[in-house]
Amino acid sequence: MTASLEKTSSATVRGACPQDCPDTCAMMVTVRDGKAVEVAGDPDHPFTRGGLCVKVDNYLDRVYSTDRVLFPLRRTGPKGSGKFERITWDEALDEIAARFTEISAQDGPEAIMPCSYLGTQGILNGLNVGDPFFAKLGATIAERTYCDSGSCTAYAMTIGDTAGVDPESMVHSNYILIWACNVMSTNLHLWPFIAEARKRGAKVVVVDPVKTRTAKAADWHLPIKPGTDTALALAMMHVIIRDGLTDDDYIARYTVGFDELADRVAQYPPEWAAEETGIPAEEIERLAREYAGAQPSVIRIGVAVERHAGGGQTVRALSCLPGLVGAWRKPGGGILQLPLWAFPVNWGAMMRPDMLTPGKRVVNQFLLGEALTGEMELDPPINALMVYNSNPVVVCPDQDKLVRGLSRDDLFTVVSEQFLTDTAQFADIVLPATTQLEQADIMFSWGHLYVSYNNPSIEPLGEAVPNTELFRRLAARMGFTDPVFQRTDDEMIAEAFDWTAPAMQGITVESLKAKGWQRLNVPPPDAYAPHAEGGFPTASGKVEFVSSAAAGGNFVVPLFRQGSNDFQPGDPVDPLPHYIPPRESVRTNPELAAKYPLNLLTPKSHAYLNSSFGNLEVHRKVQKDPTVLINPIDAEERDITSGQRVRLFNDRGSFTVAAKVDKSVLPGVVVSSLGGWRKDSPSLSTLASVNPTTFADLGNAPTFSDTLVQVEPCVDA
Ligand SMILES: Nc1nc2c(c(=O)[nH]1)N[C@H]1C(S)=C(S)[C@@H](COP(=O)(O)OP(=O)(O)OC[C@H]3O[C@@H](n4cnc5c(=O)[nH]c(N)nc54)[C@H](O)[C@@H]3O)O[C@H]1N2
Ligand SMILES: Nc1nc2c(c(=O)[nH]1)N[C@H]1C(S)=C(S)[C@@H](COP(=O)(O)OP(=O)(O)OC[C@H]3O[C@@H](n4cnc5c(=O)[nH]c(N)nc54)[C@H](O)[C@@H]3O)O[C@H]1N2
Ligand code: SF4
Ligand SMILES: [Mo]
Repeated sequence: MTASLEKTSSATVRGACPQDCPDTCAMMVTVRDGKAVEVAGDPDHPFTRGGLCVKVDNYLDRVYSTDRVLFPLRRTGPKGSGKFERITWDEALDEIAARFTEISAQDGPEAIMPCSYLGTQGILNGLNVGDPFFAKLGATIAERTYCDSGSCTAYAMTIGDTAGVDPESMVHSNYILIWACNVMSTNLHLWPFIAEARKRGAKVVVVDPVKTRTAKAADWHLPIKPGTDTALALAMMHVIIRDGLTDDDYIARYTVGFDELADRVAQYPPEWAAEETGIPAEEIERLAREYAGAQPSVIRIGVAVERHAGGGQTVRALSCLPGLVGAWRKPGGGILQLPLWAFPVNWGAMMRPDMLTPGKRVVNQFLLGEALTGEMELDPPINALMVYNSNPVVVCPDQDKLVRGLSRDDLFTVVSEQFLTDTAQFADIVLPATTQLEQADIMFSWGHLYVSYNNPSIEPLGEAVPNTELFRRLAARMGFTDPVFQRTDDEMIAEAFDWTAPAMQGITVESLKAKGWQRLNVPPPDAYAPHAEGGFPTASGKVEFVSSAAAGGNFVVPLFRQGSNDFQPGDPVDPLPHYIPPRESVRTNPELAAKYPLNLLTPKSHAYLNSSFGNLEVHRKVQKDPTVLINPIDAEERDITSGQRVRLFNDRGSFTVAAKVDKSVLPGVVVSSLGGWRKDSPSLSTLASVNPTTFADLGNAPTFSDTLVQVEPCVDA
């Protein structure tokens, strides 16, 4: 118990938002007589400044929801029926241990597969919490490349695993290029810094097929055809080099491969890019000139930038741009991807890759449907699945197949959850998980440079346990005695960071517990220009226009793969940035487009966090029923009017939603946002039923934006 928990009569406890969101807001939880009565932001936090967001302002609705899973449950009805009975933890653990042991003995341990993601992103309870357990078990390795794996690979190939630009120093930026990022919804607390820069004279430009809230607030919106971003970035480089807008001194000192890059981008003139992207050549010329001329300029890339066939190359090209124009010279100049790289997290101690059996089978989670239905040839087949921190039925592509797989009577499924999600409905055993108020954790951020500590503010409700405790209990019941499974939360926190790293100087567990958050020991935002004189964490120490890491082929950043550092089989990667067009588009696949002419985008919902909160009344009121945005031209062709129920479909599946005829999307593009639950959908399916399982070019990234569909009015409408 922490000191703060003991003061239960009335106290304010310092915490941190657990959601998979770049902002990692500092939270203040007011507790009265053991009950949390208010959750608010910490006004002193320099990045989040006292605000939470529409999702987490109402966090108490989540914590105290009557729908919470508070006790272990065993299925009593058919799979998916949602019928369960309460059992004890002992019964649940006995059954899981018995089934895992039996399946492992009969089929080999690879017949067991974990499936997890980022329900919470705490270092203790988040991405890697189950890794040592499943490594010890010898289970199939689940490759988790939902988010930014392609982007990270490409970024690291070009400029190394640098934090990039400090978002707080963006007040000094003169030109802010927001690329495939809906800041107003997905990175809300960055906006005031952008607004401040703008007040000081910066221009804000958004590249997005959709006129989003963010695009509406910008000075200039460039509506680009989905998946063609690399063409725009390459053409910008073409203009910059052709017109001598480069910073030649910076290039000479701190980059490698300029001549080769110049030759390469000579092949990509603006007229060509205009055809690909739908953005007129004059506008591409203007964008390139403005971006190069207004130093320091910054590019803020969203995760969405990677979600098409050539997503890796998009990030390669975008990561080259700042080096060409010397943007890195001053605070506020460069590229902002994930400042997560600044945090010296001791991933090895969390993931324990040393415990893996060499040569262990790897299955990517996007392919879970294929793996469970047997469509993917697996020997042994997957006969047990354990899901935690994730809701694959909603977030994983190829939903119909996944649901078929989860419905298998001979599959033993365990789900650790806060709620009976669409996935938990298919479980044999459901285990109750705590919320952030009920657990301790320590947090990095992928949107700012502050370490945060989450003090627990209330006792766990019912019999819910943190994920750390869940895996301690499971390991004990399996008879695993390794010290890694005996670690207390405090011992794990002590191992969570390399506390001796320069970035952690002045930061201790004690100071964090007391303050809630502390800035990494890095220069203040006004002086933060880490690459003013090169010093990139690449093999050459420079920006690598010609990437030396490309020789390794299509690899997955270890973070996304339980620590295994194996290279993926794959074609060698061209060491220079190049254009890979989308797989599913009218231009590249006319045959498919004849049947399915509209490009579906599935961005984030404003009021949900992925599928989290999609079941809560207060959030659903804000988000409203799922819709699809469709341009008036496409709507008219199909006799579709706003409010009408429509069906979106392709060869993979279909789902129905209400149409919203709206000029904010380009003709040929339709938009339906992620997060609504399958069980609430009239078609008993969501957008995940039409998304492909194909990978992007780097890091096995998803290709959610590379999806063609047809839309038609529903017959019963
Ligand atoms: N409210 C809210 N905030 C969130 C989340 C949430 O679910 N809800 N999720 C969190 C998570 S896990 C993540 S990864 C981040 C993601 O944050 P973002 O990257 O901002 O995520 P998206 O909303 O998916 O996409 C942003 C924009 O990219 C555009 N886009 C899609 N495809 C393309 C393309 O091919 N080219 C271009 N140029 N633009 C494209 C979409 O139209 C959309 O407006 O948000 C985090 N924050
Ligand atoms: N079509 C489409 N698909 C997408 C995306 C997209 O933009 N479009 N985005 C992708 C991206 S970027 C991401 S990051 C993924 C997100 O995929 P997920 O990380 O699976 O996201 P959620 O749907 O929020 O599911 C998290 C689940 O974890 C549970 N949870 C929360 N805290 C805890 C805890 O402490 N313990 C346990 N045991 N459970 C907990 C929550 O209740 C929730 O049900 O989705 C990906 N899928
Ligand atoms: S979801 Fe994001 S913006 Fe909302 S409170 Fe959490 S960290 Fe802050
Ligand atoms: Mo994500």
